[in-house]
Amino acid sequence: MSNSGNYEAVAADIKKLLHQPEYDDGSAGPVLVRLAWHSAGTYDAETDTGGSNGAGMRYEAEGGDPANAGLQHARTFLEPVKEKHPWLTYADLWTLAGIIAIKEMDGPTIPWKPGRTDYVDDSKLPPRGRLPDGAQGADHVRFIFYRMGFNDQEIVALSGAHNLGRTHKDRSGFHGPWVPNPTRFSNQYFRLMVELEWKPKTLDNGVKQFVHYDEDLDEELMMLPSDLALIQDKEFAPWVKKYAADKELFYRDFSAAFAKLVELGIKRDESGKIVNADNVKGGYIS
Ligand code: HIF
Repeated sequence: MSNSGNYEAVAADIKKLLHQPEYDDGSAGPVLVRLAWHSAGTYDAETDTGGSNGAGMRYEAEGGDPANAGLQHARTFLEPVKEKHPWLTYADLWTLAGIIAIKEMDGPTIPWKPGRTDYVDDSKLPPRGRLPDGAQGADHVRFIFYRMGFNDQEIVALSGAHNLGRTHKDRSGFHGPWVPNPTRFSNQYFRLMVELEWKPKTLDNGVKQFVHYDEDLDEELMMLPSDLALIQDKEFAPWVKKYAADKELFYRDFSAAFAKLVELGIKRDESGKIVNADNVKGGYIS
């Protein structure tokens, strides 16, 4: 196939589709970051199952999980890239798109390697229920991320991705963005968490979140209960404060943690080739 393996060309095409004037805050970037994360965040270290290999969200059992509501938009944005580069796997496309989006939105460079394969059926999908619930607190956040093999510092570093995008009533039930400019990556999420006063609010759908009314924006910013758990927990809180004060440290640690996230469950030989293709038993497209 012509152009096979040309990830630079793929990256250039991903960059071109980020600008989406009709969608959300004018960018596909945030929802692409969430797609990359949810494709990887099913990983369970103990059973070595789940993770970004396989691109299981193409199947109803995973794609239709209420925790993945809204991610069909991200997959639809990327479909023309897959059509133009048919040799590319969805698993590589989804993870690469998240990483390119972060960089294009002023975030750090995140190391990324190709080679993921796509399941050809739904026999090896991770069970539902492995993704986190924003209504819960620190214990739950630890339970989910320790399962993947992250520590407290990495959990807080990753959490800075909530600087991007917004919550939607018709997806998760929550409402609003975390920061005033949700298409520009920065450490503002941590700064606002530390500096502002967050008031509990119950939305008309019964969902509870925390809000701060931003006068300039004439809009409410929001935090999930699971976000504010970071500043309330005595092990997490020092990292929140460090990242609020030091953007470079945050970028460095975020880059490392996100790179680790999209590699979960993937074992490579010295040349970078993925060696545990049995992880995608049930068949895979090479
Ligand atoms: Fe999110 N996250 N996330 N998240 N997330 C939402 C949206 C985004 C959690 C809950 C939610 C991470 C961790 C957690 C992004 C990126 C990352 C939404 C709103 C919820 C409820 C969905 C909607 O209604 O559209 C919880 C409980 C997490 C564990 C603490 C990661 C670290 C922060 C791993 C991560 O990278 C992004 C980006 C969005 C915005 C999507 C959008 O459509 O704008």
